[in-house]
Amino acid sequence: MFWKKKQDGVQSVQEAQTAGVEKQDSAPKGLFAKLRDRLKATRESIAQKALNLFRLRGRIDDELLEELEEILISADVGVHTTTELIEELRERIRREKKRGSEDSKWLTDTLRSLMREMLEQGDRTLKTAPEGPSIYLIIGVNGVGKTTAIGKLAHRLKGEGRKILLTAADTFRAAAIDQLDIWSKRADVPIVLGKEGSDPSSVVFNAMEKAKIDPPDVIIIDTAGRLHTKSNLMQELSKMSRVIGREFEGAPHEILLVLDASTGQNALSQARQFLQSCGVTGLILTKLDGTARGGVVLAVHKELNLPVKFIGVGESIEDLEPFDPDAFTKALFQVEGEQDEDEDEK
Ligand SMILES: Nc1nc2c(ncn2[C@@H]2O[C@H](COP(=O)(O)OP(=O)(O)OP(=O)(O)O)[C@@H](O)[C@H]2O)c(=O)[nH]1
Ligand SMILES: [Mg+2]
Repeated sequence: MFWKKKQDGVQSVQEAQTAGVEKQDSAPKGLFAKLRDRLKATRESIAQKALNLFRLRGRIDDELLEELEEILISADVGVHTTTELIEELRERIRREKKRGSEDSKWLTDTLRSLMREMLEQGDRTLKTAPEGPSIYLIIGVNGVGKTTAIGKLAHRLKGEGRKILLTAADTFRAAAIDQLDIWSKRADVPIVLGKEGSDPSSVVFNAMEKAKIDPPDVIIIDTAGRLHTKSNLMQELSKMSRVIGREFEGAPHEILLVLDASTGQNALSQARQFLQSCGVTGLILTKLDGTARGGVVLAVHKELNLPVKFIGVGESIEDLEPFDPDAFTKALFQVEGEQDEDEDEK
């Protein structure tokens, strides 16, 4: 068998739910099943191809490792990250004397656990303010899924009993303001709206004033999509950040960069540019459903040295999940036809 789930698998998935924001009550029993469904294209580009490779070669040898390396690179795992994974794999093969072995299950189990260990580094929890509101600024280029992620995040945090305030500081287009307004109604949380064309920092300031009168637990601020090359727009972000910090010491507590996973290595280079000019504290990777390029999660995590805090796996309000390396890598490696032993319980 290519990869078989351990008896205690589901429990460990649930335990790992503490990863995102704090322990989720909804610690979805079906998280693994949902990820397995949504990550299908990426699984096919990694695990299914690897399985085909084993069927072809039949044993662990140098050629197999070289081809495995190519599979990972073409699934957007990134050259640097892939090299590190393959090197580590070689080391384990040496240590456990697996050269020439036909044990494909050992190899994929080892690769999966190397990936999981890599993804487990870093703090995936959302930072919270010691007192007063926790303030999260959401940034990224156009169309990556910032506003949608904010709507979903508001819904999730509200479900945990947090009092939320949204801030529509994308004043670039009236439609952008309306879009967040619609999400605020869907998630049933209040919002501070700006006027089209107004200074985003003034909208942020209004939100801070409102928060002083009626303090929420969490403020999430939407910003206009921007390219790192537009220095005036990057300065606008710094200004928003300064206004927030002046009103609430130590804020913003998170500057979350949203990346569209379906853009693969472009997402990685975008992120590098943002990192140079903004104090990004974590990542949200969206649109992992329907892309074969989900390997980019490993590339951004490893090469930017930033934790992936949430992943977007669909367009509905429930489709943002705290990033869970265990569930994620399991979902990537359970290939077609393999029955999950706990499936019937879900
Ligand atoms: N399939 C899928 N679609 C998503 C996901 N997240 C966002 N989208 C879609 O991506 C499109 C853009 O999302 P927005 O939230 O408007 O992106 P944005 O970054 O706010 O865009 P700008 O404000 O224009 O910069 C919308 O059609 C969303 O429904 C996801 O996780 N999966
Ligand atoms: Mg938007």
